[in-house]
Parts: sequence; structure tokens; C-alpha cells
Amino acid sequence: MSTIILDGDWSLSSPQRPEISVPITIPGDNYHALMNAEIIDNPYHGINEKDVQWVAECEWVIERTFDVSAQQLACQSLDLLVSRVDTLATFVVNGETVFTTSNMFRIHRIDLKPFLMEGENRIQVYFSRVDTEAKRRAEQLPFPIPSSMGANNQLPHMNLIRKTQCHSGWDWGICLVVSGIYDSIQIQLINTLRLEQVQTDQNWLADGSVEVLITVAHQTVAGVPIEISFGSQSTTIISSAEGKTTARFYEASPKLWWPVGYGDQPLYQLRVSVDEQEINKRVGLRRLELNNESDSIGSAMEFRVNGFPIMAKGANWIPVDAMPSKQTAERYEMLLQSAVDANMNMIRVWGGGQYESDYFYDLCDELGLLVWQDMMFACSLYPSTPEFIADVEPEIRDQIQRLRDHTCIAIWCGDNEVIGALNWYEESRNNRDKYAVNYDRFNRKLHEIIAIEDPSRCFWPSSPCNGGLDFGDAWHEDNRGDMHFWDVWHSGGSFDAYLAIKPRFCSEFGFQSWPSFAEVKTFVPESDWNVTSPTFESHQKNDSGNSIITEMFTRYFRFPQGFEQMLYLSQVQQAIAIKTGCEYWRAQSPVCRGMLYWQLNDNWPVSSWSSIEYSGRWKQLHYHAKRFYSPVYCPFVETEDAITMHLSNNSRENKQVTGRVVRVDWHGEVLGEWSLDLNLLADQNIVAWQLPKAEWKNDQHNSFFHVSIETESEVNQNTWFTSPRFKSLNLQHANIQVEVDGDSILLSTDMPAFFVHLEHDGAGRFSDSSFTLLPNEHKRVRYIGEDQALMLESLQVYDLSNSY
Ligand code: BMA
Repeated sequence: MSTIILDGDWSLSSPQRPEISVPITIPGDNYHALMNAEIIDNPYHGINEKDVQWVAECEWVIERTFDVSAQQLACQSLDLLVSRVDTLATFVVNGETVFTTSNMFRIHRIDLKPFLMEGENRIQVYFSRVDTEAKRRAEQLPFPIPSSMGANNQLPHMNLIRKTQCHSGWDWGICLVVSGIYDSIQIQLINTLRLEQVQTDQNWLADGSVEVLITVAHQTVAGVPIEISFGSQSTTIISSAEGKTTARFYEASPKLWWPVGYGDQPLYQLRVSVDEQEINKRVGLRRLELNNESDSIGSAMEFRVNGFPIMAKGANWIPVDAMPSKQTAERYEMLLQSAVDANMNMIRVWGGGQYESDYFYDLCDELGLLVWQDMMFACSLYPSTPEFIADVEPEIRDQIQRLRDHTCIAIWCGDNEVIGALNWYEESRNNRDKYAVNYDRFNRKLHEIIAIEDPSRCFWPSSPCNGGLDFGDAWHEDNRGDMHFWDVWHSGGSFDAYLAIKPRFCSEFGFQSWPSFAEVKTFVPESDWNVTSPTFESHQKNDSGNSIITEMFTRYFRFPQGFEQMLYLSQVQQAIAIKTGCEYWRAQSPVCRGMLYWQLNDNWPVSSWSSIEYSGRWKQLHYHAKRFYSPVYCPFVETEDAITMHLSNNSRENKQVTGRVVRVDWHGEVLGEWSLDLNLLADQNIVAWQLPKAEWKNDQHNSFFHVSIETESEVNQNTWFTSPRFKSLNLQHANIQVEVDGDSILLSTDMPAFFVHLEHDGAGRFSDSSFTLLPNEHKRVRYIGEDQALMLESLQVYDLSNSY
């Protein structure tokens, strides 16, 4: 046996609560264990969050025993491998302190041989309080380093602790200051030579062939054979005394890896082994660049893969669950597959969460999802003191070394919104030079480390950022860099504010909705089915969130009747907001080369900007994203004197597009009809149809435009309203007929119906939803899921005309 696995059953106790001794599964966290043992109620239900805060005010101990045989003990070394230890932990083996941790993002390898004995051994991990340590560190700083307080970081000074920043609450996040170990923990037996790491480098040659250089880092022992295979080739190399040995493979005609939508994702299996130690990776062969060249507007922000420009489309990612025990493989699969199913090709791992688990990046490699990877710093200032840098430096090394061979990773980014945060606090506003220098010192350190660990990728100082050494307002600069555009949500702008900018790359913009009624039933007691009830308010972490949603209703819609319709309408409103931006920016290609909305997922059931609810249910926005992110899309853009429709092709192939644009009145009468049949070139964006306003202006609010298109591989639709003020449009009441046959649902209507949305209480989704349904049309939708009976029993069909 080459490893001793320490995963599984441990016990959890606390010196402050001697009556508690309960089982805990490692990998896992203390909150989850306490909930399982019924010491605490489910923190996600009702208003329980406030009752479970005491857990973070205790110290916790986890422990277990394990056996070591005489033969195992005779090994050269027995290395404990452990990572994601959250956070301030002391490891004790057989009563002796072995090591302590202060950073949950470190990866540890410690030889336990001196501490082990034959037979039964005991390992204990003591977790101390992070809140008191944060205060202690704050007192030692040469000058204050402020962090945001409020919904984000309910505990002070958590910016000084290297722990997932949103554990202490965020403007969509419950405050659960968890502790535990979140990766597998094992002891590896080493006999001849310790295999430490494997790294690959791709050297592309002019003729399209590639040389793959494999560097094996190992113990400084010479003369040990190391087996290496890459794809169908293999070799044996002999270890060198320097601790680094390399091998080269040559691929004359490499199978190229592409982001999804642009080609396939072939992965070459890489295996390195010595004795019973083995490191396995799957590597995609591709060239990747970030084109930042200056142009007539400012400078580009364009990812190129294998020389081809990519329109990055996707969303921001937060940790899958506030209780790490619940971050299961199935949920990673479900979320990332949902991203791909909605035609996304890029995910941004946001800096307030965590460097994700290996499984996340493996899936992204397989699925063709590019990853924008932040370093884990967000929405606070951070010190550049030697102590803090000493804490961070090994973290960045560990993580870049762990992640750099993942094909999916497109960019390393220093942080989330830390440049912007210079303007958020009185101290830093009043002493901006000092704080800017502090920021720059810290940020350069990150850059320096990353440039050494991975020279193949670009380092981007911060998101958002106008570019190197530019600490200007990247919330509004649309000529260069990436933008976080929050005018519509946080600054109260109307939807048309999205039409006032042409971002080069918008890496955050979002609009909240309430959870669906089906979701609400899972965590809100019936007595609180009201958007201003205590449960609703405790599951809304953005102070003005509920007011913004409601106030926006009054700008655009007739006020919904009742609670359930309010929930539905909030999701219509969210979908319209994000679609407005994405549709317009997509029509600005190639000026705009990226859009990642805030946010993909929720880490507990909550009112938020997500397009997928905590349960995995797609909100209306996610169904819209599937359409507006699809490889071929038909965005409408209003100009001064015409309504135009673009055709945008985000793929490497030419596409034959056929379709029909119609102008329809509110009763369903077709007032005008135009057919489409054209060949769209790869990566092309053209105006495919337009109608001068003079031809329909007099009765413009009496009708809407609808387009349906078809290519060899997809169908798509889009509807354009002459005004976003639906409240003043003459929408007719629609009677929607629904016929269900197994997993097939047939819908028809007597009047044009908009945002026709199917919802049900169980798991799974529909092949389409939140669409426009015209009279005389029979729309067939498929239920994609396992629970047909519950779907049938609980199916609800909503539409805009029936919301008031
Ligand atoms: C952003 C993010 C998050 C936040 C979101 C919504 O700028 O970086 O910090 O949750 O806005 O306010």
C-alpha cells in the first residue's frame, strides 16, 4: 500500500462546549457536521443564520486514529499531504505538535516519520478562532488597512486572514465562518525518491508542430528511473542530483484544444511514475494569448486561442456552497454543464471565494470552459507588510504550480476590485498616495511570483483594471481593459445605461432577482411568503436589494399581483436587464470581446444576481443566456432612424442562416414579414436586416418585432419591444394552452405571450423557457430531468400578461 488515506470518519469537539462530541467527515467542515448531528438547525432555513454564529466563537478539534504497519514505518519517509486547511490549525500527532497553518490556500507536505509508531497512531487538528487573531493582527499593522464591513465581512479585519473572504458574509452570502479540511488528506509512503511535481511547457514551432517539455521536480537523489508517458509516447528518464529532470516529446500534428463553440477539447494523458507514486494530468495543446494591442479606440482586450479571436461569454463563479462539505462533485458537474448548456465559454473564479478544487479545473478542461482566475483578494485593502507577504507568497506559488498545467486557465488576475477599494474608505481617500503605493507593492509581488511560476500566461493586475500602472476608474472606462459595470444595479441607472457603453471586455455587471416560488418553498416558512418578511430580509444581503427590485418594477411594469407573481416578475426583469447589455455588446464585436455577468451560482438559497438558483434550478436569465450567448445570435439594435438586426457568428465556421423577421401587433396580426437567407462568415458580425423608423413610427407602440433563425445546428429567437416600458404597452391577456405527454410539453396561445416560463418543484430543467409564444404556433418543450411525476404534478406556466 503506497498511501494511508485519512479521509472519512473523524470526531469533532470543542473545548468551550465539552458536551459536544460528534462525528465529522473529512474532507468537510464543522458547521455541516454540527447540522448533521442536530446540534444546530439548518442555517439556510428561515432566519436560522443568526442562531448559529456561536460556532465561530469556539475553538474546534478534529481527531482520529489510524494504523501504521512495521513495513510502512520502514519507508524512507511518510509524507502527510494536506491542503485547504481552514485556517489557523495546529497538527498534533501522538501528542507532539508537528506543524501549524495560517493560510487555507497553502498546500502542505510534511514528513511524519519522526512522529509515527507501529500500530495505532492518533492525529488531532486544533482550530483556533480567526476573529480574535484578525483583531490581534490589525493592532500590529503600521497603519490601518481597512476592509468593507456590512453584508461583506461581518467580522472585522478578515482581510488579514488568508481564508475565503466570503465566509464572513457577502452581499449575497450567509455569514458562516466555517473551519475544517476540504481536500483529501493522506500519508504517502516514499521508498526511493520523492516525486514532488510535474510541469509542462509547450513550445510551438512555425510549422504548427509542438514540443512538449516535461519537468519533474523530485527529491535530490540521482540515478532513479522515472517513467513518463505523454499521449501515445513514453520514455524513461534518470533522476538528477539537482532535483529537476526533464523529458521532451514532439507532436508533429497536434490535436488542438479549443474553447467550447470553437472546436473540440482533445486532452493528452500525461503520466509520471516512480515506484508506486504517480502523477497524472490531462493536457490540452493550444496557443493562448491576450491581445492588448493599442488601437484607434484605446486598447484591445481579446483572448486568442490558436490565433483565433474568441468572444468570451460567461459568468462569475462563487463557491458552490457556504458549507464546504456540500461542494460535491455532482454539483460542480451540474453547474459547469449548465454553463456550457447556456453556451458559455468562460467562467471567472472570483477573488472573494477560493482557488477551486482540482475537479473544477478538470471539468473546465474537458468542457472547453476558459477560466479567468483571480487571486483570492476581494473588495478590501490588503497590507504589503513583510509578515503579510510572507503569508501570501507561498500560497501563490502553491496555487500557480498546482493549476498552471490546466489548459482552461486563460489569465491570472491579481484581485477583485482592490484598486477600486482605494476610493471606498476615508483613510485611503485622504492618503491615496500611501495606499496606492501599498497596493502597488503588494500587487507587484503577486506579479513577480506569478511571472516566475508561469511565464506562459498574462498577469492582469486586478479586475476591473484599465491596464498596467493605471489606477483609474475601470468602472466607467470602456476604451481599454476590463470593466465592472454596475451603473444599472448599484447606481440605479435604467436598462438603457447598458447601451451607453461599448466595453472592450465587461467582466462584471449584474441585476438581482428573488428566488423562484419553487425555490422559496424549500427554505421559507409559509408564514413568511412575503418579500419584506423576516426570512426574506435575512436572505437579502444587499441593503437596498429589495427596494431596487421593487422600484424597477414601477419603472417598467404593471405592478404584479401577489407574492408568486412578484417572484416571477423579478426574474423577467433580471433577464431583460442582462440581455440588454449582452445583446448590445455582442453587436459591438470585435470592439467588445468579452462579457461575464455577475453571477452564475448561489452558495445558499438567497435573493441574488445569480442565473442559477442554489438548488440548481435555472432562472429565466439562464434560459435567455442560452439564446444570447449561442454561437449564432440575432441581436436587435435601435439606431437613430432605424431598427436593425445583427447576425453575429462566434465560431470558426461559416454559417448558412435562414429565418424570418416579423412585425406583429398585440393581437397577433402580422403587419410585416421579411425572410432571411444568408451566409455568415466565421467570427462575423453584420447588420442583416433593418427597417427605417419612418415606415412604422406612427404606430410604433402598437407592435413588436420578432425574429426566428435557423442554422444547420441550432434554432434561435429574439423579440424586440419598441419600449422597455411594458407597463404602457397594450399587451393582451394570453390564454396559454398546455398539453403534457411524458416529458414533452406542447404550448399554444391565443394572443402573443411573452416571457412564457415553465417552473416545477423538482430537479431538472426544460429545453427552453422564458420565450415568446405567438398565436398559431405550437411550441414543443422537453423536460430534461429524472422526476417526471413531480414535474407533472407541480408544473406552472407563467407569462407577462398574467402577472398583473
Ligand atoms: C461585485 C463583486 C462582488 C459583489 C457584486 C455585487 O463587484 O465583485 O463583490 O457581490 O459586485 O455587489
